[in-house]
Amino acid sequence: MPEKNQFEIQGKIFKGIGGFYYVKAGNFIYECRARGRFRKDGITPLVGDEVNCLIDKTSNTGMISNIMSRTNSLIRPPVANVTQIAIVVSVTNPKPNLKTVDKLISSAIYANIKPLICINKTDLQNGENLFEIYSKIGFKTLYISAESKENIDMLIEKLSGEVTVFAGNSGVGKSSLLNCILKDANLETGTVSSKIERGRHTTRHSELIPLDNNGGYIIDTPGFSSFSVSGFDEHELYKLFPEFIEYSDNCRFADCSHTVEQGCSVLEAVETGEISKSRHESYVEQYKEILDSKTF
Ligand SMILES: Nc1nc2c(ncn2[C@@H]2O[C@H](COP(=O)(O)OP(=O)(O)OP(=O)(O)O)[C@@H](O)[C@H]2O)c(=O)[nH]1
Ligand SMILES: [Zn+2]
Repeated sequence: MPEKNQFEIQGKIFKGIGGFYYVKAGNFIYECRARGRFRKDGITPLVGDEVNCLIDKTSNTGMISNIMSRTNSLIRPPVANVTQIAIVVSVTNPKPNLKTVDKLISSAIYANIKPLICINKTDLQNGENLFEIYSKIGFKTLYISAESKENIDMLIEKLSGEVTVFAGNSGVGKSSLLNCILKDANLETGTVSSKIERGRHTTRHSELIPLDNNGGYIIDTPGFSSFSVSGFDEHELYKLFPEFIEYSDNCRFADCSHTVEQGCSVLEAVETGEISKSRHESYVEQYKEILDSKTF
């Protein structure tokens, strides 16, 4: 309960530095500390957390009094309540690594995060084959170029109302895209204190950068890990490949692994081209990885 000289707010932590948390509530930003109880209970507030704070009327600083339950929390970058992952893949230079893309998609679906497939460097080559594979499944898929700025406006549109983390292999253009967005988006002045930094060796905290008044944020540190295959049930893996689900009921064997069996409807759909070959190869690889993680 707020005391006489306090008022209560509800907001989102968008930045944390040395024990201070910066909480955005509407158009206001409050510098807060975490209540001592959290430390005793072993709870650390995370960037992305929805919190209640008690704010001192005179200093406008406060104390985080409650952290609402999280829909998810990533390990790298350490951010909570992510709603979207922009999976960046370049048409060339480096050449597309679909195993990585598909692993990121599985991880996203597992963590209940929407994938947004960003086919970058379309100034160098068209990415029609990639577009076909991912749009066919029903994933939001965009052709973009950080160089020519193709569809950057469309990308920004897709970020509205979402908390988005960028991920993808080294060199695909994640930092370049983040910089493009920061230049193009109608950023609220005063809230952005840092530009995206290049270089893997600089240690810094992740920060949510507010994009609009719609609750849209981008996470300034690319990365994504929340999912470890060990402990995951291989029989459930097909559920992370949404386009496999409708076929999986029709396999001859109830315990079909959809990797090699006779009478497997998923494999038949790969044969007819209804399921992309590369997606099935990724499935088999992830399946083996789960099995390998069990034998030690
Ligand atoms: N031609 C072209 N080059 C691009 C594009 N986007 C990025 N690049 C170049 O690709 C290289 C890698 O871009 P980065 O933005 O550093 O890639 P990254 O994904 O952040 O890479 P890591 O930091 O290693 O993870 C740089 O030389 C960029 O200038 C693009 O759309 N077209
Ligand atoms: Zn099957």
